[in-house]
Amino acid sequence: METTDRLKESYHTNGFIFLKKVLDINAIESARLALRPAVTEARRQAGWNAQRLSPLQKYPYIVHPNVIPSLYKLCPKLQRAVEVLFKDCIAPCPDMANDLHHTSLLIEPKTMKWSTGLHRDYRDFSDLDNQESFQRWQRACCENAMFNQINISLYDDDCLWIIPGSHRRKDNLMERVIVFSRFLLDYRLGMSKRIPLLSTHHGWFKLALKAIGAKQIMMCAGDALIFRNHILHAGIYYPGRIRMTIHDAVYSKKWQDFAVSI
Ligand SMILES: O=C(O)CCC(=O)C(=O)O
Repeated sequence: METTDRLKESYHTNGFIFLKKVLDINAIESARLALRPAVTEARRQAGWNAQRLSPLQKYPYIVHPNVIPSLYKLCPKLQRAVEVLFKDCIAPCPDMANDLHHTSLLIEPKTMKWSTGLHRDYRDFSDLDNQESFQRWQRACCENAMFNQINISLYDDDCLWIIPGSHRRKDNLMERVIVFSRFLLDYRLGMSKRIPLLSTHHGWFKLALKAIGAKQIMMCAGDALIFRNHILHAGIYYPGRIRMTIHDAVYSKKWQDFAVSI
């Protein structure tokens, strides 16, 4: 089978592909340096436990507008993968260095453990409170042109867990229970006053994720991951372990229209 077919099949089957070393050490170091003032500013604005800058473009005086485009220009391997995966379903095929879209930066909370909990994007973090918008989300999940995200790690990063293949099916009972436990434990805030031990203790959550077949994504600095964000996934964050991971979207008009309509 052609390598490109294999890449596509793997993305379709698992819901993610892992790309080793899309950035070399020089590119990594200059990106860290360029983004550091924005991280300082985010912590000044949101406190020590800020864990994402979203969008990074919100910091225009700090992040030079060329930082992100320049970074992508140094990632031909990533751009090739984007072309292979999306040229048939997104027209024109996304050019990550030139297309304007919102980019986030994921960083480590300074003093507190934190987690997103297990979730599917939009379904669990947006108000899909009526049947119509929920059904619209369900239909959108079948579109290859939508819900495609990229993580590029500038430091080693093992925060993300994914349940392979879950983008192609509904939750099973155990997954449902774990998704709902976020609300029970105030997990997203990581600071439940009611059950502090459970809500900030990552051990039980990791065990539960392993038990239902989630995989911890082990990225080294310079690696990239392309993934469907309606897949079941969770971010587990530890203070004190430096994290700077670009969190970006593969732009499509269909996705943009969906995002503004919900
Ligand atoms: O921390 C990560 O890598 C994943 C973040 C995440 O789960 C999300 O933005 O929905």
